[in-house]
Amino acid sequence: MTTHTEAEIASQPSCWQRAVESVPAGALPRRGERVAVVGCGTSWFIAMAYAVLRERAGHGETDAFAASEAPIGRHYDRVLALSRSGTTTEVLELLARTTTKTTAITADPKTPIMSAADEVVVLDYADERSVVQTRFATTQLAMLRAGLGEDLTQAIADAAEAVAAPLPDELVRAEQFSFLGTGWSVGLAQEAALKMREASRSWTEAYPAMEYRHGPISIAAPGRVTWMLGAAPEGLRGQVEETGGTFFETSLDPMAELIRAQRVAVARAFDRGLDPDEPMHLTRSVILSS
Ligand code: F1P
Repeated sequence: MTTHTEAEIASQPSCWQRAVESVPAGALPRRGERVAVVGCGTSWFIAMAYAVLRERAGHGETDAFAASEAPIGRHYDRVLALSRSGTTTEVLELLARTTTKTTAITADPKTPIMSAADEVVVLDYADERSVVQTRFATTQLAMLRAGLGEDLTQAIADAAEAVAAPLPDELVRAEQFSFLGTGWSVGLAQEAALKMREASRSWTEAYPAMEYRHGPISIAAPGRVTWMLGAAPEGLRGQVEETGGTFFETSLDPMAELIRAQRVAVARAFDRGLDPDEPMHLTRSVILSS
């Protein structure tokens, strides 16, 4: 029997297709605005990826913050809050406190975030039964990328490949993973590492690729994987291979490579007798009592 998590992971190519075909006309940050993007957990990492992409596309200065750490007094033209559940306490508290114009992206139109933000984008078709986020996070980023004018045709083709490709045994059986990214894929590397922890309780770390040589490479060893999302800096593969560790890199769009990491997380969960639909110590969203 297929778990909800597996079904949702597999649906990403079609969800991304729908997202690029239905980018909302208003609501999203306008060109030229100075924007703070906030979220918790997965949503924070998606915020990190979007912030780099938006600024790189010339749409304006964009910062990403964990909702709990956003500098409330700083000047921004818009706060963009990402929350699949629409119920995460830190996100709702930030929206209540800020006097800046706000937009929220959520999966659930029956939640408090609908009235907490000035404008809301609902991606209900990408909502998930699974506690750990997979397709909502990437579908949201697909929509945001398309909103920046990016053509996602190749990314969607890469996603179809990532959904179907056999998983290398050395990934499923590895002792430890360090995910690396550059630019916008730094956030996705963080998300891949989080996914592996959430779904399979694996030992994972994540760094900007150029930072890896500044200490974290000490962890590399036989049976451990350094997994690059996007193109690797020159020489890094050789340095990791000298340690006896595995350097894993493909030419897929980093958002599609994240799908492979999600699938490895599920495979490792099964391997360890865990149910990916019932991750330990996690709930769909964190709702703190006051
Ligand atoms: C954010 C989040 C998830 C995480 C966990 C708790 O939720 O941190 O990323 O997997 O289940 O909640 P949301 O604000 O995007 O709904």
